[in-house]
Amino acid sequence: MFRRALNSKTLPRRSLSFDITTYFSEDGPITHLLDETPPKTVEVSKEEGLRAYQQMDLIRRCELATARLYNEKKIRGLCHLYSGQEAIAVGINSILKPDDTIITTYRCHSWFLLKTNDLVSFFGELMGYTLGDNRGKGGSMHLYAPNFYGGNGIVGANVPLGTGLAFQHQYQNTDKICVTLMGDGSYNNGQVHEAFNIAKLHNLPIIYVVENNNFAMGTSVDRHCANPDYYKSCSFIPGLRLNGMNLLTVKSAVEFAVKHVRSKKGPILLEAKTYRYGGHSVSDPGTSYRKREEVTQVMKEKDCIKWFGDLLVESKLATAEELKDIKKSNISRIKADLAKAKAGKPPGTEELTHHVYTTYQGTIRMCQAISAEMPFKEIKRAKIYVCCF
Ligand SMILES: Cc1ncc(C[n+]2csc(CCOP(=O)(O)OP(=O)(O)O)c2C)c(N)n1
Ligand SMILES: [Mg+2]
Repeated sequence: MFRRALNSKTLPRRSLSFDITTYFSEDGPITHLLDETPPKTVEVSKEEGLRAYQQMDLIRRCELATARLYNEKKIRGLCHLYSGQEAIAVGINSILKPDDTIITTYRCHSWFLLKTNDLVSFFGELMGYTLGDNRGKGGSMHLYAPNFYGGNGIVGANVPLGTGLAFQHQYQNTDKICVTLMGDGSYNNGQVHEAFNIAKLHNLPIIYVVENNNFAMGTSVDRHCANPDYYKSCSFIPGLRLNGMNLLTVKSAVEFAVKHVRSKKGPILLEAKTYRYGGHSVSDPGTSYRKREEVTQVMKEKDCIKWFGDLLVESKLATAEELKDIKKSNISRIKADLAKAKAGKPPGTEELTHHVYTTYQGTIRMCQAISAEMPFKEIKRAKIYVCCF
């Protein structure tokens, strides 16, 4: 089939409608407290298909480059890769409006790349250089962009924050919605359920997405979760389970969820079944709690990029050459932008006074020496104080 598409003399198609009934699960979409189900077909134009493929491929390659930088000790500290889960972020992003808000966990590289498309700032931040997103003071877990609220290191803590964003959207009478992502391990955190309660009480415009990648660090779902059917485990929030390795089911489910939320029906919970290829973070080989063969099997049989690339070619929406060109262009972009980022510099001590606001005027323990050299500076109404570790 693949070869036939390559040799085809027919003109490439501009748009196609795909039947996705079997992609959700063998029985179709699995829903909870919902009368309707997501669309059974997804329309993909050639342009959209190529863009999604380019974005997923770019994210994967940036993560591979990040792993190499970590091994070269150019990146220090915690660093969590998204490889394997790309279809979720790319699928959600393709449906949302630019004004809608997103908040996620520390596994946040994909969102920064999607929202900014700025590789220099991305690699710069990871290496702790001033040309980074936060002038090198945030690092891998703390990336932000307009309408993207991070990058949050505390498991579960981004869920009340996302709920607050949704509250703001409703309070200000906008039609914006918030997508709040969490891992399977975050779900049973107490504050998550407090947030669900508030969200339902106020019917807030929020889509909660559980990225169920089967593991919370080294603990598998069946060992850490008493009810791993996340999509139906909240008794008052409607839910839907989908195949998170499949871009088309993500698109269909998110389109459905967005319609639900924008029509003021309140929160909805999506459980995206997915898989992470690497360890929990770069320093975890990820092979002590699962078999290496399990990882290779998922990569071989379910990889979201390979699957979608094959679909584009087999359906003649794109040619193999077009996909090859996309990969080549992503590779050369990463090479060029990484070189620029590597030429960056870490922040100097003068940066210690930037972005730290307080009205406190006493001394701070362990800060006396520096605070004598760098006293308060008045900036607008806030005062900036020296803080050190
Ligand atoms: C409140 C809190 N407890 C523990 C940790 C340590 N920790 C970091 S990630 C993690 C597992 C989370 O797993 P999951 O929610 O499934 O997300 P994934 O890493 O799979 O994306 C834990 C326990 C933390 N950062 N915050
Ligand atoms: Mg997990």
